[in-house]
Amino acid sequence: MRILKKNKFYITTPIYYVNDKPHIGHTYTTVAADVLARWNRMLGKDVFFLTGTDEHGQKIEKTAISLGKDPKEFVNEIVKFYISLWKRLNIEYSDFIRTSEKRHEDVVLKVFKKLQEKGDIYKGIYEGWYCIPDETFWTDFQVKDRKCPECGREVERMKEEAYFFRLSKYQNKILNWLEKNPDVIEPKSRYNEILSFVKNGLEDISISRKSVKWGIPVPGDPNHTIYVWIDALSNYISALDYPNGKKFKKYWPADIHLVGKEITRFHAIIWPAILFSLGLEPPKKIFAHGWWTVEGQKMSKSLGNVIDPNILIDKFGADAVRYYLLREMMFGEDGNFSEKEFISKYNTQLADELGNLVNRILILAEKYFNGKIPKKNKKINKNDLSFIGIVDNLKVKLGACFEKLQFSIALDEIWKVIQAANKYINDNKPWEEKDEKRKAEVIYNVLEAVRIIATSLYPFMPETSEKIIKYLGYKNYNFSKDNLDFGILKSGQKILRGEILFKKIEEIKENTNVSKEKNLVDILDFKKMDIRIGKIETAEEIPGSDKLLKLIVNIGEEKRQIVAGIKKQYMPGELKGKNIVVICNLKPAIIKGVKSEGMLLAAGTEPILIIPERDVKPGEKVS
Ligand code: ME8
Repeated sequence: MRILKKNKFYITTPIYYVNDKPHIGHTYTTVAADVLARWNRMLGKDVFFLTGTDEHGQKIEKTAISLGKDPKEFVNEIVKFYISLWKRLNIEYSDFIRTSEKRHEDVVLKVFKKLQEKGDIYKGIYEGWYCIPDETFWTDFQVKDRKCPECGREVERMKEEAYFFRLSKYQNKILNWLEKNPDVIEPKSRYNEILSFVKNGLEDISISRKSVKWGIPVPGDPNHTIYVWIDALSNYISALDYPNGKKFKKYWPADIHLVGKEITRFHAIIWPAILFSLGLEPPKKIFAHGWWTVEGQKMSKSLGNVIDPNILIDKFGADAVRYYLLREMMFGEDGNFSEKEFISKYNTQLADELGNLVNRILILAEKYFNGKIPKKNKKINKNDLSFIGIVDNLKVKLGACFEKLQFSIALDEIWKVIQAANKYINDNKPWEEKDEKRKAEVIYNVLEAVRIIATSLYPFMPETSEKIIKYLGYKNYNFSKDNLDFGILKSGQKILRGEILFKKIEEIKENTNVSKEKNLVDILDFKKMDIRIGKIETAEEIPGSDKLLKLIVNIGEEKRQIVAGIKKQYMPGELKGKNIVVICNLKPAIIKGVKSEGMLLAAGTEPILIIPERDVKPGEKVS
C-alpha cells in the first residue's frame, strides 16, 4: 500500500530535561509548536505533533540522589509538571515521548547497532576536563580558568574510554545538504553560523560515558551508557516506531523541528549525520527561536527570576499566556518578559480591543435584532468595500505569516482587523441609523468580522475562539481555513451573551506579584535542601576575624567543617556538644581562607543559634 505523504505535517519540540519544572522558555517552544500544529490542521493536513521529556543523564541522576530518590521515581514526579502544564495550556500534542520508556530505549539500541554495522562507531579515548567531586566531564569550551562550571572547584585533565561517532565522515554530505537547501535552517543568521561551522571541519564526537549510570547501556558493553546525542535525538523517530512502524513511514521526515537557539548545532549537524548514517532523510526544516530574558536578565534559579507559567495562568488565563508569549517576541529573535508589559498588553489588546469589540456588537445585535444575526444583504454596499476587503484579506496574510513562522506579525495582522472593526462601528454608528436595512448590514458585517477574527485566533487562543463562536450561536463549528472567507455567517442564528472575555487587570506598581512570587520557594526547592541536626564537636577562633568561628560538626555519617558568624554571641567553649540545625547540601565556600562545608541556621541580626528543644541524634533530618 502506498502511503500518502503529501498532506502530512510532522512537527516536534525539543524534549525537555526533567531535572526541574518547566518555565516560560519551555512553554514558549511548546505553545509555538501547538499554534503551528493547529494552523496546519486548519489547512486540512494530517498533523503529528510530538513533544516529550529527556530523562537520562548525570544531572538528573545527581538531582535525584540529592533528594534521596531513585532516578526513575524522580523523573516520574517531574514529568507530571510538564504533562499538567501542557493540559492547562490546551496543548494538543499527538504523542508525548519519554526517553525512559521501553519503546524509546528499544529504538535507541537499534539506532546504535545500525551505526555500528555501518562502521560509524569506534572505541577510543575521550579526553576532557574532569571535576572529581562532581564526577563530571566538561569540554574545553565549557571550562574557564580550569574551574568546574557547576561548582567552581578546580578541574583536572582526564581521559576515559568512550565510543565515538564518525561525524567527520559526514562533513561533505552535510555541507552539500546545507548548500542545496538554504532555507533548511532558520533564521538565516543561524544557517550562516552552521554553514561556517561545518566548513571549518567536523570532528568525531564521543557518544558514551562510563561515569554515568542513569542511561541506556551500550549494547554488549554495559559499563558504558549512551550519551545524550543519540539518546535524545532519536526521540524524533522512536515515537514514530522506527524502523517499521506505520507512523514512521507516514510522517518521516519531520517537516519542522522547533528548537531554542542553543541546541541548533546539535540538531543541524549531529542529527542529520546520524540520519545519513541510518540511510534516512534529514528533517525539512530546523527553526531556532531566541531566548527569553526576564526584566532584562537571563532566567536562572540562582537569580530567583524563573517565571512559573502556572502562576501566570492562575492570574491571566491560559489564552492570555499563549497570546503574550507569541505577540511579544519576534520568532527567531530574543525577547524580554516583563509582567508590566504583560498587563499592559492584556488590558489594551485583549480587554479593550478584542473583548470590547465582541461585547459591543453582541449587545447591539441583542438590542436591535432580538438577539439574532441580522439579515445579510445580497449585494455589498460600496461604502463597506474597504472594511470587508481588510477582513477578507486576512487569510492570505495569515497564510504568508505561518509559512515563515512569523507569529507576532500574524497577530499584528489580526489586530489590524480588530481595530478596523472597532473603527467601522464608530464611523457607522448603527445606534443612530434610521434605515433598518443599513443598520442590519452594519451589524452583520461586524458580526461576520468577529467570526473571522475568532477563526484566525484559533491557533493562538483556542478557548477564546471557541467562546466567541459559541456566542455567535454555533453549536458545531469547523475551525478551518475555508471558514476565513467573508459572508458565511448565517442570518437568523440566535446569539448568546456569555461572560466578558477578558476582565481588566489593575496596574501593578513596581514590585509586581510575579517578582514577589518569584522569591517564594516551592515544595520542590525545599525538598532539595538537606537540613539536618548537627552536634558541635569543636569550635575555635579564626585568626584575624572578630565575627567568625570555625566549627567541626557531626552530621550523622560524617563531620563537617563549618565557618559561622557567631563569635560575638558565643564563646567557643560553650558551643561544644550543642545540637544545632545545619543545611548540609550547599556548595562548599572559602570564607576568610577557611573552607566551609555547610551553614548553620540562626535567628536575628545578632544571630542566635536554633537549638532543638529536646535531644535529637546528629544526622536526623529536619523537615
Ligand atoms: O536542551 N527562552 O532540554 P532543556 C526560550 N533536553 N526558550 C527556552 C528558554 C528560554 N530562556 N529556556 C529553555 C534540552 N527554552 C535537551 C534537548 S532535544 C533532542 C534535547 C526552551 O530542558 C528552548 O526550546 O534544556 C530550548 O531549546 C529548550 O527549552 C531547552 O530545554
